[in-house]
Amino acid sequence: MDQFCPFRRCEANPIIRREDMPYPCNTVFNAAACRFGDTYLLLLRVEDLRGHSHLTLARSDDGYRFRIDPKPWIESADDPVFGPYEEYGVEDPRITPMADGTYAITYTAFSRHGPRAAIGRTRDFETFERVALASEVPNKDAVLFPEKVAGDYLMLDRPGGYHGVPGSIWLQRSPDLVHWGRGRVVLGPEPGWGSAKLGASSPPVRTGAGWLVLYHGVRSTGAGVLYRVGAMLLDPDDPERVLGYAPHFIFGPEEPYERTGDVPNVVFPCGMVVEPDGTVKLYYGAADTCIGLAEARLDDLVRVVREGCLPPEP
Ligand code: BMA
Repeated sequence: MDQFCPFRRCEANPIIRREDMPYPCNTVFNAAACRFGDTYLLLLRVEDLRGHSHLTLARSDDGYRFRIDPKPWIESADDPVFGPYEEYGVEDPRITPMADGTYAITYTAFSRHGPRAAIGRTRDFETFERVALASEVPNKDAVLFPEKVAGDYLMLDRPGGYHGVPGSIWLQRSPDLVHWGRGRVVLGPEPGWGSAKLGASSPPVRTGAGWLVLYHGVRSTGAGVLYRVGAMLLDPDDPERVLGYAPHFIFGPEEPYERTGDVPNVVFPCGMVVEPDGTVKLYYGAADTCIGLAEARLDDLVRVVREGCLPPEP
C-alpha cells in the first residue's frame, strides 16, 4: 500500500486460475461477488475453448479459498427474446444485493449485433430469471444501485466507447427494472490514465460521504491497452452528480499475472464485498486470464477520493 494505492494484494494471488476449474476452459476472470448468508459467492466469467463466455458459481467460507461448481450456472439463452443477443456468450457479471432481498445480476450479452446490457435476478442462487435487455448496442459495464433513489431504480452503464463516441459512464433510470431511459452522462474520459474509456466496476456502495463507485479507465498506447481502477463519489440523493474523484488511478497492473495473459496489463474488477469491519475485498480479472483479490479499508477509498491521497505511512 502507498499513498495513492489503498489496496494490498492477497498473498495467494491469483486466487482462481484455469487449472482450478473442474472442467476444461481457456480462461477464468472478471467475476461478480457478494455475500449470501455466511457464504462468499463469486460468479466467474469462464471463457470456453471456442472463445465464448458463460458464468459459473464459486463458493467460500472465508472469501479467500473458493470451491468452484462442477458446471456452469448461466449460459447463453436459447429463447427468442434473449437468445439472439447472447449468441456469443454472457460476460462480465455484477451482482447487486437489492433492498427487496433479491440479487440482481447485470451482465453483458454478446452477439453479432454487439455487446448489450442485460439484467437477471435470483433469490437463492439456484434459479436464475432473466428480467430485461436493458440497453441497445453497444453498451457494457452495467451495474445497478442496491436501492431506489427518488422512486427509481438506477443503473450505471457505458453506451459509448466505439466509433469515435466517448466511452463515458452514464446513469439510467427505470420504474420497474425493465424500461430504462432518461440517461445522463456521469463521468467521461479525460486525458491521462483513463483517456480512452471508463466503465463502472462494481455496484455502488452507500457511504456517509455519498455513493462510492470504483470504475476502470482504459488508456490506449502504442503497445496496446492499459486497464486500471479509479474511484468516485456520487451525490447520495442525486447520483448523476459527481462529488469528486481521485485524480490518479488507485489500482493498476503490476504483478506478472496482471501483466501477462490473453490481454496483458489488465486489472478489471467486477465485484467487491464490504465486511462489517470496513474491509473491502475487491475481486478482479487479471490479464483476462485469472482472478486476483486485493483488500483496502472503505475509509481509505473514500479518503483518496476526497483528499487525493492517503497520509504517509508512519
Ligand atoms: C473490456 C471487456 C472486459 C475485458 C477488457 C480487457 O472491453 O471485454 O471483459 O476484461 O475489455 O480485455
